[in-house]
Amino acid sequence: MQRVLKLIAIGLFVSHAMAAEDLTPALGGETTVEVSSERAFRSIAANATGMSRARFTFGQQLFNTVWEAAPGSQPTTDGLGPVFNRSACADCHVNNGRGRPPESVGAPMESMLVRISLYAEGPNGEPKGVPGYGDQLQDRSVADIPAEGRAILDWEEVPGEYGDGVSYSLRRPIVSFADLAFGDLPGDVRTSVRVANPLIGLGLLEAIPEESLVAMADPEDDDGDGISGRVNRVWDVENQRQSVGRFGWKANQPSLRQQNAGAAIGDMGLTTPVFPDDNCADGQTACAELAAAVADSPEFMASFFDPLVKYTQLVGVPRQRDADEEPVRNGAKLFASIGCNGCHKTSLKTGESELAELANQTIHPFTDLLLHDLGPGLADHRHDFLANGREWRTAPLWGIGLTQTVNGFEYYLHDGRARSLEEAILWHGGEAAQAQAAFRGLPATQRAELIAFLKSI
Ligand code: HEC
Ligand code: HEC
Ligand SMILES: [Ca+2]
Ligand SMILES: [Ca+2]
Ligand SMILES: [Ca+2]
Repeated sequence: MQRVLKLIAIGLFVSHAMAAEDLTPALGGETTVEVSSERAFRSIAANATGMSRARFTFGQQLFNTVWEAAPGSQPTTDGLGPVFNRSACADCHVNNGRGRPPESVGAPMESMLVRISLYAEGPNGEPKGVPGYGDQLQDRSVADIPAEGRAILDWEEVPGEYGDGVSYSLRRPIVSFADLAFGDLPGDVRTSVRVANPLIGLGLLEAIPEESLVAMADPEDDDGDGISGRVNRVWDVENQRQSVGRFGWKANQPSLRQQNAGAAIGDMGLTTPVFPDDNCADGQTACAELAAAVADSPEFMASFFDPLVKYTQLVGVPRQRDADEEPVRNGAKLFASIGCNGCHKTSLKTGESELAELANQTIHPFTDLLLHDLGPGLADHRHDFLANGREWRTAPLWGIGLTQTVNGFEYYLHDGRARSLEEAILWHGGEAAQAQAAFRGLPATQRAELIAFLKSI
């Protein structure tokens, strides 16, 4: 019976999951921007109206604002900390691009962070924070408040070989902690190291109807293709209910509003209308006393926070480049034929949106926003709502070919371990094991064509 219902659901929503032939260079539909310079991830949706443009511009300023400890020279942009990771959104999301691991072992993390938790759930299914530390390690602090400690990333090389005998080496991260201000972390602590995501087309991903995501999910792998895919269900704080997760490497945030508020409080120590209390874990008395003394509710006031959210919704998606060149066209076919699009869905449609620019667009995000088991190699062993320790949200691949241009480096995957697109693919396992094996088995010319395609999107 369930199977029958599922088939009906697939029939109804088949238009949301179209085939690779439907790929057009306008990856973001009518929002697509014609910019392929280092500014490619900072441009407003091409179809944005005048009202949206004003909000975008103000929101972008706030995204770049360096916040000060309270009391600061500008009362509207103070309240940083007491503990925090960085003082501006743009510190981690440089040019709206991705973050990266430190250049040398032991150097501070500049554009990434570490989530921590116990192997237990809180009342709403969220990961349960660590006593004394909460659910994220803040490695910076204001005044004489102690920072929580710092994480150190080291690497271990893991050799491998393509089917044609060409060898490669992958690097696996090894995390350790130093200068812990509130005692050792418990022995069974769960840690997850994450770089900042690139921030393009997010309003479009938010506007994909929930039914489309549910229709793409195949939790029991009923169609037997080895790929399941599950919707994460997370806690929507303002509406006090479960909701579909879409944002973050494990799809643990339901909306850009909550994602941005979570970033403000967790990464910068800024209260918002969504999270009105400062972030001082139980037992951090100096933090709590300072927070109470400079209380300002909220630090990121609603008339500033709303445009910030609009900004993250309205960033356009760069147009695909070189779509007609033969290696790119061949690579696009390989992307489908070896099964990459089993998760990195080529074409989806948005539904309604409070921003008319984002509604009813045909987009090419190369994601299904679903959770997939990518095997033990990438596992962080830390659950996040329904996501287990081996599951990750399919990373959207639009814009990925501009990483070097926008960021000035190439590091991929949730912790930035992959030093090239090839390495990112070679780390795939679990539900993606077949696709990974197919890639490994391709002759060098075809591997290069697949990469040429990725560089074009
Ligand atoms: C300390 C570095 C850091 C700072 C500062 C930071 N972020 Fe992030 N951002 C991250 C990381 C890491 C993730 C991925 C989080 C995860 O998966 O748990 C992320 C994820 C996001 C996402 C989700 C993107 C996606 O593809 O799902 C958005 C949106 C975002 N950040 C916006 C912001 C905004 C707005 C600010 C400022 C208020 C901000 N960030 C500040 C590191 C940072
Ligand atoms: C079973 C689902 C699945 C399949 C099949 C799959 N991927 Fe992925 N892909 C993911 C997930 C999930 C991630 C995020 C993993 C992480 O960050 O740890 C990802 C990440 C990536 C990344 C890095 C993205 C980033 O932002 O860092 C690239 C590149 C990529 N995949 C390309 C491919 C290619 C090419 C193929 C086909 C050979 C493929 N994938 C097949 C699920 C899949
Ligand atoms: Ca604060
Ligand atoms: Ca903390
Ligand atoms: Ca399946």
